Amino acid sequence: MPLVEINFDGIIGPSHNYAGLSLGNRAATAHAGQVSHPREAALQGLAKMRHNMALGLTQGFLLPLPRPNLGFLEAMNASTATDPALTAAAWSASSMWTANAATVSPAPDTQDGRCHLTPANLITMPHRSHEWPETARQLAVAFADPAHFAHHSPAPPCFGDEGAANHMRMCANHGEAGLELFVYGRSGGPFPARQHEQASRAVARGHGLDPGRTLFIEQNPEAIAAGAFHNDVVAVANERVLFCHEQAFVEPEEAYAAIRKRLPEAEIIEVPAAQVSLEDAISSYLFNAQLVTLPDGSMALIVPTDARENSAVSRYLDGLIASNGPIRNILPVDVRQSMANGGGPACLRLRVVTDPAVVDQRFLLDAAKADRIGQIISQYWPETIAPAELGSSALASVVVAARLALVAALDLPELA
Ligand code: SUG
Repeated sequence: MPLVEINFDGIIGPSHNYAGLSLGNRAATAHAGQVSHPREAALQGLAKMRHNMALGLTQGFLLPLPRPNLGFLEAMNASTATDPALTAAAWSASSMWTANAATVSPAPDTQDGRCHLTPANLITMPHRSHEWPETARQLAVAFADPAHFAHHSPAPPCFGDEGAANHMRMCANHGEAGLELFVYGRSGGPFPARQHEQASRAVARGHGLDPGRTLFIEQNPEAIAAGAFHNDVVAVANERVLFCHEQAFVEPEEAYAAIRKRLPEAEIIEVPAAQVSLEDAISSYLFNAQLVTLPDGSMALIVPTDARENSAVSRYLDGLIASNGPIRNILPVDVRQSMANGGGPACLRLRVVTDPAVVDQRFLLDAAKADRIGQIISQYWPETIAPAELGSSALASVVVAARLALVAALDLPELA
């Protein structure tokens, strides 16, 4: 079986809420305090997975982490009465954005020929900083075979790492050795630069990447200041194609030249600011799209519905299709509940290029499993959560029971 790209989507957890915890994430800040709809959110996420599976793509999933994380409150010597922000941090469903779960380097890129995974430490945001131990535990179950997978400890907490959201891979096709691109930010702007260069370098060394096929690129501080808190808000790559905003990188021409030197077949589609402003790119999440290769070899861009609702972006997309370039299809998906927290289609998935046969089959989706997941969500996920409800013991029981029902339905007792 050749290596294929598998998208592991985070199943949106039953405590999904809008607590406004992520400074620099404009959507999350704008929706702070609103009532969330966890059931609808999770069904939207599941519909995206079904949509992509129907395109002939291999689809996997990761489970929501146990919430509320009372261990986090305990470590803070806090109780739910102490501080609403700490309580919200303990309840956060933010592990749904599996693009931040880990950085993954597939077997063809690494020295020992195994697929390497490093969980992201996510230290910049308190509500995300306590994800990694449970994430690592889950990754160890899903990718358990040591002949094919190597698991690393997260980067030390002095250097922030946000995982695959700041990592892109370009290659002639998925199964061949690729060029790995690590995008980092520099602090000093109005918002935190969440990816530290040293964390990216540590991950690349740990994965045993060939330095000749690894690039470290600085994110444009203007992009971070405009709300691109992760690189995947302004750029996405798939195989030989890089699709990015003109203002994504601090030295774009240098970055493009370095890419072309190492991958002569690279096709860089740079979206001019004159056609799509940084503001429009970030509010529409045009780049937080899944750029995928379909079974017929053509590429499709799976965009949030918001991208078609922005007139400048929609006009650009019409032109892109008419241009006869490598991206042949624009496919909108509705993930509005996640989008309201700054998480588009690309945030919701972790890409792992591997042979599906060597993955724990319980994490791979098929139609029957999707139905089972859908039934559990419909039966157990709360319909709404107002931020003031976080901390309620009645809601905690509902959230815990919902996740355990999912764990049981998917036969994953290790994760109970
Ligand atoms: O880390 N939002 C997430 C969104 C992550 C998007 N992921 C990628 N771009 N790959 C974040 O900022 C908001 C949660 C809250 O405010 O309650 C949040 O964590």
